[in-house]
Amino acid sequence: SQAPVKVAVTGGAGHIAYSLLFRIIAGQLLGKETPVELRLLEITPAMKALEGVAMEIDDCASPLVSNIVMSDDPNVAFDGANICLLVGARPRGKGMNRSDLLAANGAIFAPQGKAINDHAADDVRVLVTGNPANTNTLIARTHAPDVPGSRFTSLMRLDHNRTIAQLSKKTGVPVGEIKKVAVWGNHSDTQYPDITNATIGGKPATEAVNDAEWLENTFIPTVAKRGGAIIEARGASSATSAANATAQHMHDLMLGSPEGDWVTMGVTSDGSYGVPEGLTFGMPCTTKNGEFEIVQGLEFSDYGKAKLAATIEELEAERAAVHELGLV
Ligand code: NAX
Repeated sequence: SQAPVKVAVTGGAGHIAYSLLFRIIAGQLLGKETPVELRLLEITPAMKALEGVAMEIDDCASPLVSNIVMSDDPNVAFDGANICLLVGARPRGKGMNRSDLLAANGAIFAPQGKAINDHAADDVRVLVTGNPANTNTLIARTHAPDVPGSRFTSLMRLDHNRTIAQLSKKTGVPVGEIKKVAVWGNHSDTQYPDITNATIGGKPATEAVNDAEWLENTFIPTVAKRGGAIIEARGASSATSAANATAQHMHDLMLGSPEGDWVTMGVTSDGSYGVPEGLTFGMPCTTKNGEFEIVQGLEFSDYGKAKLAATIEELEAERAAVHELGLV
């Protein structure tokens, strides 16, 4: 039988993890044949709650779980990890400005990057879900100089899924027939959900929708501000949809994106599409065996070029701010 894959999850006692962990042990991360050792990281005051989560994992009696390790030390949690899902982060508190938020998260993601560098398996793959996800990824990657930069990706899959869901509602075409959407840039209000190259029920998406006013003034803001709308409605931020997207991102990275389609991931820019090198940027990618390729040769409208420029500007400002703080 297969050796267990060591999967580290941070923020193990949090809301997203409470959905994510049960997807993992049901086989939605690596398939129903691959056993996993869970390595759960929390802060010290949450260790008791984490033990409760582990008790519930035990009580699922999943044949895929080979072992559960719990720790409040990243050097322990990431030891030998093949996959690291960095979910735990510091939310924006009352009166915190952007710089405070970036500093608080730097204090989490810099040491976690270092611990991954020093202790994770040679084949490690890292996905950052905790916000601000793109820049947290940049920080972690910077502190892991011995790990290839391409191993660090950030979550844009939720934005990708939100794009598909809105298009399906608008056109009445089932989600399974909507392909090749992309969400460029930051996981924030400046993101650019792009249907220029998409197809809906086999037709070009722009033709299937045929409503430029809706695309610019309803569709894009609805997708980009969906997180806020969920908080407004539910009184809590997206949890299960974020867990679903986190599992899908890593599943597709390891086991391959679907034939004839692509996925959106936050990846280290290699300069493609004029995105400054080194930014963690949402881009359409095809994936296979733990590796991704950025889809090349896509066209942008003038509107799209302006949207791309705006999200680049925001991520460059975040990079400048964390540089200023000495984090990268
Ligand atoms: P919760 O506050 O419920 O859980 C976070 C957990 O992380 C807590 O249990 C906390 O103790 C733990 N934690 C904090 N610092 C830690 C550290 N240094 N090491 C280990 N654990 C630590 O938040 P939840 O709803 O689970 O959301 C987690 C993160 O995902 C947040 O940053 C949130 O903003 C982000 N999201 C990202 C999304 C995306 O698409 N990229 C969408 C959903 C979500 O907003």
